[in-house]
Formats: sequence, structure tokens, C-alpha cells
Amino acid sequence: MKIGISCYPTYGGSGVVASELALALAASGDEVHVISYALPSRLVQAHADPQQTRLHYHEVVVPHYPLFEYPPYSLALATKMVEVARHHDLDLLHVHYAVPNAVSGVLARSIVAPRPLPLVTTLHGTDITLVGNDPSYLETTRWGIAQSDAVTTVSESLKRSTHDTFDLETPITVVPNFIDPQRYLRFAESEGARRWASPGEKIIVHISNFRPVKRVHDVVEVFRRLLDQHEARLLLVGDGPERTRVEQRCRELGICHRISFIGNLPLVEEILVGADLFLLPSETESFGLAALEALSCKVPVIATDVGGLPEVVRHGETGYLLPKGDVEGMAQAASALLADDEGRGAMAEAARRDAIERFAYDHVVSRYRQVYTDVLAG
Ligand code: GMT
Repeated sequence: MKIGISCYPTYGGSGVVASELALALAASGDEVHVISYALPSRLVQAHADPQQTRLHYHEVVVPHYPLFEYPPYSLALATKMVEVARHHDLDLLHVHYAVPNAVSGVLARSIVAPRPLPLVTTLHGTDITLVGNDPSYLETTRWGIAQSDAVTTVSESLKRSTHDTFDLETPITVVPNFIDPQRYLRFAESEGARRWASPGEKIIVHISNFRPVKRVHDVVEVFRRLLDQHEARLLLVGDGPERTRVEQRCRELGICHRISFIGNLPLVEEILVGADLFLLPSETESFGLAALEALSCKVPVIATDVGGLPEVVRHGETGYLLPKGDVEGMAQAASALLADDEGRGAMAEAARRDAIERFAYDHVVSRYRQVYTDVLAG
């Protein structure tokens, strides 16, 4: 098949999933054309590999003109989709994150008509729960979803939110996010997270885009409580709007010497391997790809029981789920786990086993392939 994939190139989960899907499809023989405004971070290595002849990248260039206070990215994106569909003879277009990718995809499909260009839209979370439901975007997002030939969500929870928010009849297929089990094995023997810690320190990791929805302040509050009982280090991976305020809070609490701000990392396994716990106290999370990546690296997860997280983390088996904002409860669960090396070890093994059983990429990619086969069959 010749598949066009459009996504955001940043470190967010939707771009990671789209990139990993592109890599998996290309590895199994499909020709994949990734369309975005910058090369997605997870594709940098593959893009430079001359052996990767089936993976192509097309940059959306948005011209600036003094009249435009807001240059129309959606139009430049639709135009690039048309160009790629025509010149590379695409069989279908798969867009990740509805805003504005689904709308640009519908427009591109109309422009290339009568030549068929089936459109698959994958909804990732904030495109429904935070951005797509904003009155400024709601009607166009609804239309983009309703006009797609197939719609998928990354969890049952997001499927429910989509139906509730948009009151749509459109059938939705749930295709969860996935991991490549080999990624952990490549780093399993490395020092991983231990590079940042002193001997004897327990290592807690949080990875996110530091947006308010991630509640990174709660990570710091939980960690501060842990320091009463444990020698520990917190590794904060990623970057975003909340970072300055989080750093300020660490200074107020006098615990900066126990916290390492790592910034963005393309390969999260490098820092998950060897960690003792992963914290994800989000306000909402349609899936929580970072939590799944932690589980696959044998790191138990303590998270909030919101959105799709209960579909990823098994409470009491691979981690613990607590109510949003319950930093006391999270600290108690984390502290008990840090004190129990044997129990934590068993949970770490269960975490990887469950991540592979339910979310290894081969099962999941074949579900996307089925969606493609169905839309192509009309
Ligand atoms: O979390 C974000 O703000 C980024 C966003 C994205 O599109 O990159 O993440 C969403 O998609 C991920 C991949 O499907 C999910 O794992 C995240 O749970 C989801 N984020 C939210 O729902 C807040």
C-alpha cells in the first residue's frame, strides 16, 4: 500500500504514535509518506538511513505574507496532501490528531476527486477533550470527524468522550497505542536512569510536555513527601509551558539538588531503563503513552484514575491508580513500593509482560492495517 501519514512533529504522543506506525508499516513493505511541518523527532534516525527506501518525508511550508497575522497552516497542509497524493499515487491518507489534520484531509480528498483518497482519522485525546471541543474549533472538528472514511481512537475512554462531545453517529474503532518491545532490550544492559543518580538513590521519572493538563506540580509534591522516607532522585523529562513554575516550586521547597531537569529526549528508553517508578498524575489522559513506555521498560506506574489510564495501568498489578490531585495517596503508594524491593521487582516484571501481551506493535499495527483494508474495500 501507499500510505500518507500526517501528524505533529513534536515530542507529543500523537506524533510518536504516527512516527512509530510509519516505521512499522515501512518495515513490513508499505510505502509511507509522512507529511508535517518538521521532521518528527522519532523519524530523525530512520530518515538519515539510506536503507530506509520506503519511508519518505514531505515538509509543509507555510509562506508568510504581511497580511497574515495567522498564516493558514491548514491550507498549506491540504495542498501538500494533494501534491503527495497525486505525485506518489497514494492509496489512502491517515491523519493523526483531528485539529486541523482531519479538516485538511477532507479538503484534500475533495480536491483530488474523482480520484479516490480514503481518509482515516485517528483521534488522540486533547484534539477532543481540550482543543476540538473549544467553541472556536468544535464545528469544524465535528465535520472533519464525520466526513472521514474511518475514525479510530486510542482508547475506549476517548471513544466515549468523542461520542459525548460531538454527538456523532460515526462508527469509531478503538486501536490502542503500542510499543516496540525491542526498544527496551536495546538499552536493557545500559546504565539508563542510573547515570543521573548516586548509588543507593531510588529513581522516580516523569515524562511529559509540561502542559497544565499533566499536573507536573503534583509530581513535585509527591516527590517532596517521598524524600521524608527515602534517598531519592526525580528525573523530569520533557519541556513546556509549566517548566519555569515547576523549577520555582522546587526552589521554594529547597529540593532542587534532588531533581534533574533533563529536557526533551527522542528515545525515552534511555532514561526509563533502571528507574524505580514512573509518575503520571494528569488531569486527563486519553491513553498515556508515556505510562505504557514506562511499563514496557519494567517501571511500575503511579497515575491518576482518569480517562484511558485504567485501560493501560492495571491497579495493584502493574502500578497504582489514584484520584486526581490525591498527592498524599500517590506518595503513600509510591513510598510503600519503594520500600519493598521484592514487591516492586515483581510488579516491574508484570508491567513489561502485560505491556507486551496487550500492546506489542505487531498486534496493533495489524489492526490499523485492517482499518485500511476496510476503507479501501469501500
Ligand atoms: O498529552 C498531550 O498533550 C499530547 C497529546 C498528543 O497529541 O501528542 O497526547 C495525547 O495523545 C497521546 C497519544 O495517543 C496519548 O497517549 C495522550 O494520553 C494524549 N494526551 C491527553 O489526552 C492529555
